[in-house]
Amino acid sequence: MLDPAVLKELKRILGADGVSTTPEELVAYSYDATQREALPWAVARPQTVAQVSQVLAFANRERFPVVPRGAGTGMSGGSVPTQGGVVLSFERMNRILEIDEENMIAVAEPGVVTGDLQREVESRGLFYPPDPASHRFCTLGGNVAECAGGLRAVKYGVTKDYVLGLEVVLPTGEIITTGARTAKSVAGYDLTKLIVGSEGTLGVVTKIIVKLLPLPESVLTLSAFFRSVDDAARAASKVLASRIIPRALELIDQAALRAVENYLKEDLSQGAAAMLIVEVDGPAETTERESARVADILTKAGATRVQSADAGPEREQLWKARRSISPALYTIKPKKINEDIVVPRSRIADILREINDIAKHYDLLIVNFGHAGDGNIHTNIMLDDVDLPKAGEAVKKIFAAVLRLGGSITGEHGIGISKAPYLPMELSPDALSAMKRIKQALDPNNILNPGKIFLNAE
Ligand code: 2HG
Ligand code: ZN
Repeated sequence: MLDPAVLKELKRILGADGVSTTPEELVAYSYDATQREALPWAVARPQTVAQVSQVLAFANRERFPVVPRGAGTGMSGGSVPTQGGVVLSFERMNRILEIDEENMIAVAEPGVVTGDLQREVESRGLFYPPDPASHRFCTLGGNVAECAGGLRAVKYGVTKDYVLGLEVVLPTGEIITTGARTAKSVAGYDLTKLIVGSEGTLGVVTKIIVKLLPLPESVLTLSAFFRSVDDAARAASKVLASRIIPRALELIDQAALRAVENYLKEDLSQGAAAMLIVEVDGPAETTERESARVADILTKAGATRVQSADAGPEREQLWKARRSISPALYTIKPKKINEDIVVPRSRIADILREINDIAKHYDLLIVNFGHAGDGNIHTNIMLDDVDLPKAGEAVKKIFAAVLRLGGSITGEHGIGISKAPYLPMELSPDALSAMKRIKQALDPNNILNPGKIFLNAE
């Protein structure tokens, strides 16, 4: 519970309008996209790094939890204040501070919405490739915390591949900068890479320097329909093996197709059992050549229909549908469990077959879609009750299959709270212990986002 003296000090640091404790606001900051919830004691909205530093130094002295939060679109419970404490929300630190066109970098505060940065740099002929499905809402700070991936990772990589440097407040209140504004820097340990993907447990990011690329000259998008998800998965692996790297290669199974078609009241697939969306980019002559080859590979691999999306509204509509799958599935089963397993790209069909067997064995509806180009599949177990014992068993079996195939239990959503029980399946006790020692060194009193990643911090 919030001690009145703590509240008074928070108001002194942040100003009265920088702290909320009304029940409505506490509820609004109690959950993320996993739909898990826990009420914070207060919500703090800093405007400066100095305020963040003072809040953390104070929390470290008084030993209360601080949970950093962007837009709450995370999918593993990373921003849910499971042990109460103060949610540190970055909605008032949402400025793009600089776009340096000559050096092709941008500097932004953590509360900037990813899509806003993308649009802003694109208007100057530049490109910020990381593209989480929630780009219209999610924030850069959250993307950095989780090392978000997204739709273009197959060609361009994920958030960590673009972050050159950070300003970070350590759990004990010190403000440090990591990395540099340059294309290269090997000065000391790579703390930037350590912080990116640390799920808000090692430091609070207050400024982000990202590298930008030239905006690709042209983009071509294809959709292909299949008689089975197995055909689609094998076709995806064939495209990848052809030495063409599309900028996106997404797979959608039948249940996901039906869900999004109902949600958008639109017939995308005319009853197909699976769909791939493939997008290539680059100079116009290259994209034309590559898309023709991709179309040929897809047809030979059994596509019943391959069509290209018109560059304007048709292409936008296609991506809108893809980005709407997750919300569409939530409308059917708000308590679904969603995983983001990743396997070597050549094993997509194998893992989908194993998941299908597991679904049958436990009599569960499991929906699959996602970033086939990365081998990263969003496996959604459609349930009314996440605590159903057979769901937990099915998840364990799926993870065991993923690891057997040489994969990882999470490609882009992070461990958070939802996957913490399963992390020891992937990491050795020594690897886990090394991670916990890093956490203890930086956060000796375990005040920053406690209870995340590890089931217990010792
Ligand atoms: C996506 O790619 C997101 O759409 C959400 O990562 C995935 O809801 C999901 O399982
Ligand atoms: Zn995704």
